[in-house]
Amino acid sequence: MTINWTPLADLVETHDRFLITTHVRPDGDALGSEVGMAGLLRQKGKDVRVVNASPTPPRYDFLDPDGSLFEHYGHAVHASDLADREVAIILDLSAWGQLAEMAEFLRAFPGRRVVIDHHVSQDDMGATFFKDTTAEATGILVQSAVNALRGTLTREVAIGLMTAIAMDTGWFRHPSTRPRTMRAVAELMEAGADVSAIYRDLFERNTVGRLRLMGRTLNGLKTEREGRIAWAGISLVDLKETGSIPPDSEDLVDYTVSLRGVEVGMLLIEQARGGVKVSLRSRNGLDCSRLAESLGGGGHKAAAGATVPGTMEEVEAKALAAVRQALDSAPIVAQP
Ligand SMILES: [Mn+2]
Repeated sequence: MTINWTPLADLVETHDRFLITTHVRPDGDALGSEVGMAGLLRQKGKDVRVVNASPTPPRYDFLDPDGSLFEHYGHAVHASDLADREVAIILDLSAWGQLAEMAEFLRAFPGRRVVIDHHVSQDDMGATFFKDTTAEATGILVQSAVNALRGTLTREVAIGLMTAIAMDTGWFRHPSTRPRTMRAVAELMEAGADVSAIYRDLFERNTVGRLRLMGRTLNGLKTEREGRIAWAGISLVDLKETGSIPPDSEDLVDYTVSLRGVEVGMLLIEQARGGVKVSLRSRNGLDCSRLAESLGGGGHKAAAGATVPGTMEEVEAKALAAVRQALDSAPIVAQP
C-alpha cells in the first residue's frame, strides 16, 4: 500500500504551529514516530510541541536526552497552553479511547486533525488519515513521509524511527518483517542510527525492579489445554513488592507466546486507575484484534489489547472465556 503524502505536504506548507501526540502507555513506535515527525516539522521551520497523555517511560529517555521534547498533558502542560495549535498530528492510534485524558481536548480541537497509523480503524476521529494497516510500524510510515516531504533523516530522526520499527517488529522477528523493512533500516543506519547502541539503551538497562517483576510474573505463569493457552497476571501488589513501575511490564506478554506449542498468550495487568489491561498475542493465526474488540479494545491480528473494568479475578475469567471460545471456533491455520 502506498500512501499519497501530498495532503500532508499541503498542510505543512500552510500551517505553522503543530501538536504531535500518541497513545497512552506509549511504546517505542509511538515515541520514536513522534521524534521523527517532530524532526521533520522543525526542519520545515515549524513550531512543534509533543504532548502525551502519559509520561515517558524511563527506558525511552534516550529519545529525548535533554528532556525538552516530550511533555506530559495535565501536568506540565494544560489545554489552555495548546490553544494556539493549528494542526494536531496523532500517531500510532485510531481510537479515541487510546488518548485517555487527551481525548476530550482533541475531540474539541478546532484545528485540523491528522492521523498517521497502522492499526485497523475503530473511530472516524474527524481526521485526515494516512494509514497503511499492512505497515510493520507507524515509524516506517513517518520515514516515508520524511522522504516524500523531502526532509532529512538526521541522526536524531533516524534513531527515533529505528526505535519505532525495531520495537514494533519485535526486533525484526515478527512476520511483519520483510525485505523492505530491512531496506528502511539500512537507510536509517546510513543516517546514523546505531542499532546496537539502541538495543543496549532499550534492553540492557533493566532495573532490579523490572527483573524481579519478570521473575514473579513468569513464576505465576498458568497454562491450559496442554499449553495452547498461557497467561500470567501482574497486580498492583506485585509492582509494589518487586519495586517496579507500570512500564516495567512492557514486552513481558511476549514470554507467554515463547512457550512451545502455545497458540494464545495473555498478560493481565491491574491498573492503578481501575480495571485490568489485557494484552493478547497469538501464534496460530488466531485474530487477536477481534478477541480484543470483544473485550472492548483492539489492535492487530497477532497482538492486541483491551482495558477491561473489574477485578483481576473477574477480568481473568472473562478474558479466558473469550480466549477459549475463540480457540474453539477458530479454524486451525498453518503458521506463516
Ligand atoms: Mn505501532
